[in-house]
Amino acid sequence: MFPEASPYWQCRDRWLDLRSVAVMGIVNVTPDSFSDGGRFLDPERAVAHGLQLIADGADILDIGGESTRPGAEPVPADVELRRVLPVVERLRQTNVLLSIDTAKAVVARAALEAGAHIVNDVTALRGDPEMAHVAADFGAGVVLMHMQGTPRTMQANPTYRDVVAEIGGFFAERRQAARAAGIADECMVFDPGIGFGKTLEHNLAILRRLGELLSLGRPVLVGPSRKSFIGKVLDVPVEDRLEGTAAAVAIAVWNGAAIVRVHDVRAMKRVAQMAAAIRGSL
Ligand code: HH2
Repeated sequence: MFPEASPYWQCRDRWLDLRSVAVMGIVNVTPDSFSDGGRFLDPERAVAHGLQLIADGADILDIGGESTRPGAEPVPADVELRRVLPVVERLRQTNVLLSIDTAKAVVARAALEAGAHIVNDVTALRGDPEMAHVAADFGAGVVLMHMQGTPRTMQANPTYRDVVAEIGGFFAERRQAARAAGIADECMVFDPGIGFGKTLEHNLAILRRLGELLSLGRPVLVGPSRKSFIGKVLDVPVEDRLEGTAAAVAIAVWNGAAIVRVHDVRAMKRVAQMAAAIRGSL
């Protein structure tokens, strides 16, 4: 089988036990996210959605105020802050781990000050020179995600010699950069970035060969939820990708994923737990 990744993730004063599998529920406080844009732009609705995801079994909530879908326009920091901060402040009153999905250091800092535990940065600390220092200052958990290009351009013509090997090399390089900024290995998890500068074949290869990405000894997070590679295989629109997401989640967990980032927490928690049980790590 694949090498064992360390089963704990340090996120400030909390340690997430990843001996089984954890579910990260998505809270998009945006008008334009690819699958639920506009549904939770109102903070009250976003909070209610977050509470529902906790009731459904989420271990982590990932709160985002800027869409990263292909072609998305960047959002100014003040707009992003206005969207996410009230949601972080309110959900902080629960016991769930909170992640801030942002590439901006000012947004990450404000969310951490409001009590968030994790920085989920789709640029893997490359987008904002201050980001690594903010994460290090707080001892926050950090998701280091692979992306080829930027959301505006990434789906134009993604090219790799060997997509999984190149992602593995990228992880090793980003780990060095994070260490140099003072981020502990225990705070890091890696994410191959399904759909971020990848063709259908690349996304399928990542899921098929995910185990190869465990060799750094840190947990791997995967976010296949409702993404277009599922639409391409099954020829279904975004609102009809539950089963395709379930297949991707099951295979990701079977191949060693420690955390799955999903919209449909109730269903995917069951899928992930069942796959983890078969894997032998319930
Ligand atoms: N995918 C999306 C956003 N953030 N973060 C990580 N670590 N991994 C992912 O795969 C990932 C992510 C895109 O999904 P979603 O948040 O639903 O859409 P949008 O970016 O349009 O808001």
